[in-house]
Amino acid sequence: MGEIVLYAYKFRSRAERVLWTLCELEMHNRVVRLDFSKRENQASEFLQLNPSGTLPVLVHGDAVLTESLAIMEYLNDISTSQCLVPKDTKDRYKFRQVLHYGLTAVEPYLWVADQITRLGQRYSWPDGALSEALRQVRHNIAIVWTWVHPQCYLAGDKFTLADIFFYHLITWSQQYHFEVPEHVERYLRSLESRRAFPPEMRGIL
Ligand SMILES: N[C@@H](CCC(=O)N[C@@H](CS)C(=O)NCC(=O)O)C(=O)O
Repeated sequence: MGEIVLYAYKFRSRAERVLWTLCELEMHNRVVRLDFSKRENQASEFLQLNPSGTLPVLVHGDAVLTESLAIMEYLNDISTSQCLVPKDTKDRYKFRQVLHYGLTAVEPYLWVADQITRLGQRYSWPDGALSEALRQVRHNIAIVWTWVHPQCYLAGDKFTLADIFFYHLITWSQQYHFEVPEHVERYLRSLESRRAFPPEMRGIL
């Protein structure tokens, strides 16, 4: 199949979505962790892999893949052991719907909040941008709470890539101390108790 190499940061990032997918699919891989503070993502060797200088990047044989969700779907497509995308058409629609929602209605506002708070002044933002971004996250993620039911997954009754993606988004949003309903807390803990949940994800924040 060819070696699979995942480029990730030393801290928690979208690369953990891919790492967890690899674990679920039981795909042997090697992780290369770059140091953002040393600008290793801007080194010319890395920019040759991904000119945008962002992670994750996955190298599989002669294929170089970027965009965390697309990489997860690629891994699912090449997996011979399991399928983490619903087979039923309606469930597959729900799967795509939640992914699109997360990508457009939640992740961009978390990104803005991070840029303003943690990632240091790369852009200038108008006054009030942080509180507006957090208001959007709080409002939009509340819709997701209604999709999480006890003993059920986000896109039907089977664990899928959508659960990995939303685990990452929800726990990312928790940095901003939003209240998470009890049934969602239970859902998160049940995901963490999966055998394939990567132990590395617990320590990296
Ligand atoms: N849409 C991309 C976003 C990639 C991205 O922005 N990754 C962040 C880490 S989570 C990064 O590398 N940031 C460094 C930078 O923007 O220079 C994906 O899902 O893979």
